[in-house]
Formats: sequence, structure tokens, C-alpha cells
Amino acid sequence: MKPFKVPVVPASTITPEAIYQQRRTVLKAMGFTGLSALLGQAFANVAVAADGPLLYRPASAQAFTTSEALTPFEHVSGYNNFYELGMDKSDPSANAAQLQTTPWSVAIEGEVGKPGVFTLEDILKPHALEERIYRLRCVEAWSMVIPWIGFPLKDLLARFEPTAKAKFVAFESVFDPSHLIGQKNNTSGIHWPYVEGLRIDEAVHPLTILAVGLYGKILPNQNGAPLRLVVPWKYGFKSIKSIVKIRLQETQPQTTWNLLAPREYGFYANVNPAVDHPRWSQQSERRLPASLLRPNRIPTQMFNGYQEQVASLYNNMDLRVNF
Ligand SMILES: Nc1nc2c(c(=O)[nH]1)N[C@H]1C(S)=C(S)[C@@H](COP(=O)(O)O)O[C@H]1N2
Ligand SMILES: [Mo]
Repeated sequence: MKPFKVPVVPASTITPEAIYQQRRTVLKAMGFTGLSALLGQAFANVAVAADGPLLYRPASAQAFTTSEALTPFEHVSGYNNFYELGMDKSDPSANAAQLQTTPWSVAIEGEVGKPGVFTLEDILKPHALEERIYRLRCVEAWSMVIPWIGFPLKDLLARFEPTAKAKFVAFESVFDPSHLIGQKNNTSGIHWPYVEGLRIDEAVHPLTILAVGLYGKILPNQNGAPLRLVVPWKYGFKSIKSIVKIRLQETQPQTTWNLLAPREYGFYANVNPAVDHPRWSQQSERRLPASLLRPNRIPTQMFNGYQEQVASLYNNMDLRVNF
């Protein structure tokens, strides 16, 4: 990450989330569940429709949602880190058209019984979509609350039959330097493609999802269309965007920010207010939308507030060493 800057984010204006909230209430009242078959159908549209609504069910458990105020759509889709599309927060939305999402395929490799290269449609078809309202805490000390639409990574991995040697999952983002400005003129110093990884128990945790949408619609390109990881108890950089490869393996994968600055960004990257970044405190965060006049600074929670769900994954680990 670049050195911490105080961004100036305009105050919230009238946004689609009011409409979204209304629609959600209606869907919930209708008991919008048990639609797996229909959802499979709906996927015919996912790959082709640019902006269509998605069919999904509400979060299936209390831990998968929050009553905190949602970050307005304009901020979720206009204030982004996606270095393939540029380094400033406004670059990814401005350059979103550079990301070519059709056709899209995902390679599943390594320690699996059924490896292969699959079209996006084949990847998505069996999965019912669910809303997950998660906090997203960037290592740069800002945060949002985002209503994702997705499905558990666990369910996808199971289809490809991981072997006993599958101890880690490695992910790779799109590589398209002829279109993506950040890869064409590499000013970030990132060694492309962007790569990330999880331990297998983290990957199959019920909170870990692959997202295909947010605010009830297909993911905007700048948020990592057509398929991105969301791991809500870890710093945002773990939630790799625009995934083209998933590899199960025995060894711990290399990860982009750790390669770039190993003393600043670890493999685990669990949100932890007690372990500061070498260049800034992690004790609090700016909940967006925020501004200079209304900084909206709130305390950062251990594991981003998901302690009850995930602390046991790290029982015997020193989180200062494994940061
Ligand atoms: N491929 C890729 N994935 C990425 C990034 C990136 O630059 N490239 N940035 C990460 C960071 S630092 C954050 S905070 C989140 C931001 O996700 P959002 O823009 O959807 O809020 O994406 C993460 N995933
Ligand atoms: Mo981030």
C-alpha cells in the first residue's frame, strides 16, 4: 500500500441503497429461500447480463450479517483498491471498462481429484446465492459495510475433491497487460498477476465466500468482477479480485503484498488492533463514508468483529509473529 493518505470522500448523497433496502425487505418478507433450482437457472444470466438483478436468499445465519449501516453503493463502487486498474482510489471505477470479463474461465489445479479449466457458468451453476453483509477492513485503516452476494468457497472446493495433501489454497487474478493500465505501465512495483492464499481451514470456513455481486446486482468490475474472494476477518488485500486460477497445494503460497513488503504485510493478515502496521496504528479505522469534517473513526475489532467465529483457527499461534 502507498503511505497512508487522508482521503477526501464526499458526504453521502441520494443513493441506490435506499431502493435496495426497500427491495430487500420485500424479498425477506416473501421468505425468499429454498430457491436453489431457480438460482441455478438464474446463472445463465450471470455471465452475460451486464447489470441484471441477482436472485439470492438472505443471510442464513446471524454471523453472516450485521445491523451496522451499509456503506452507500457509490462509495463501495467508487473508492477502491484494484491496482490492475490504477493506484488511486478513483482509478478502478474510472478504468473499469479495461477489465474484459467475457468470456471468463477459472482454472482449478493442484491437489484435487478433478482439475480442469472451467467456464464461469460451469463454476457458478450449482451454487445458490446468499447475501452476506460483512465489514471490510482495509489494512490502510478505512472500512466499509458491504452487502455481498455469493456462496461459500467451501462448496466450490468440495466439487473438485481436494486430496489429503491440500493444505493451502492459492489464488491468482487476471493478467491482461494489453488492457489493464496498472499492468501495462507498472508503477506499483507489483509482480503481476496479483496472488493470494489461505490455509485450507481458513478457506473452508463458513464466513469465507466467493462473491459475484453486491447490493443485489452483479459485481461492478472495479470490485473484482466476475468472481472475487471475500474473507471478512482479514485485511482487505486478502480478498483477491477477478480470480482466474485456484490451486490447492501442500505448501504455503506466496502473496502479493507479502512479496512486496514482507515486514509490513504478512501471510495471515488477520485484522488485529493490537498489532500495528510499522507505519501506522491499527487500533481504529475510518468507517466510510467519512470526511475531514466527519472522520467517523471507530475502534477496530479483533478479527474485524468475527472473533467468536474464527479465533479457534489460531489457537496455538502467536499473532504478533504470524501477522
Ligand atoms: N487483484 C486484486 N485484488 C485486490 C486488490 C488489488 O489491487 N488487486 N486490492 C485489495 C485491497 S487492498 C482491498 S482493500 C480490497 C478492496 O475491495 P473493494 O474495492 O471491493 O472494496 O480488494 C483487494 N483485492
Ligand atoms: Mo486494502
